[in-house]
Amino acid sequence: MTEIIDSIKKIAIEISDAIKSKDTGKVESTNASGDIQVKLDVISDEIAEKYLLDTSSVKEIISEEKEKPITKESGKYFVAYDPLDGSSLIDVDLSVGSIFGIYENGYDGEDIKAAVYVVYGPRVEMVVARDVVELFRLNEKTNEFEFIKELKLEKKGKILGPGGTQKYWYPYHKEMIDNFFKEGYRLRYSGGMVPDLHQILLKGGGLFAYPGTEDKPKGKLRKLFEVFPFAYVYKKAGGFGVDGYNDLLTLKAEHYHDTTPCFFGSEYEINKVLQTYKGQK
Ligand code: P6P
Repeated sequence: MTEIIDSIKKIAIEISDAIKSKDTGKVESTNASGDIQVKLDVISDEIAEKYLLDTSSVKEIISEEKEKPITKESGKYFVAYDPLDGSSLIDVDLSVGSIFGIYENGYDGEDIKAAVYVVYGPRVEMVVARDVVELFRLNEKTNEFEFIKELKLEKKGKILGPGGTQKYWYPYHKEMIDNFFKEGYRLRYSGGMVPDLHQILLKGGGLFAYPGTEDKPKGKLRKLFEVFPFAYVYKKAGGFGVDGYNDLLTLKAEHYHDTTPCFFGSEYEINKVLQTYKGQK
């Protein structure tokens, strides 16, 4: 596992350099989920693939940018990754990230054994979730990631990231979000899952919601590459990740690019979600 995390550190440094120097223009292609790719999506995917395939303990990799996995003759872990999540935000100079789920024997929620994400912002930070959740920061002089602190979520927070197209929110979901704002929660939503969830984690709590909607009942965010890794991070940090009804890590992936409604946050907020959604199915 340490070998994979060391490879992800090298990937992060190379992707960070590419973000600063490469063209963010669009390419004439879409990824497996139908998202239009920017050149940096393709470059970041090539960087991640290079290092992960060269890692002896990696048996298989699958990228959000590709249809199917690449399988090696040897190795143990399966790595599902989103090499550059929210890449369209680079054009407006907002933070973006990379997400890695490290699985064993499959890609269901129960198969994830560790999760890592990287935030490319004013600083480059990496969060590694194994038994505990650890924050590292890139020292750009030495090109080394330095341990900063362990991350834990409080029982309740003060910030709220309400994703999904509001026009298509189910009425009970809209009422729940409105009630959080009436309680005084502050809106914190950039359109980048990685910085948005990183902020809630570092601020000690709150709620990020990307629900099912009338136009997208299964939500937008992908189980293997985005949802299961962040559900693992939040669970290990003392928080929760649910689909409105169940722990996200009890879910199975129907196919590699399967999506699910998802809510990540502290105990108080997630209990509100579960109360709201109970009986709505
Ligand atoms: P919307 C970025 O494209 C992404 O996959 C996540 O990083 C982010 O949380 C979500 O989509 C934003 O979606 O519909 O608010 O633009």
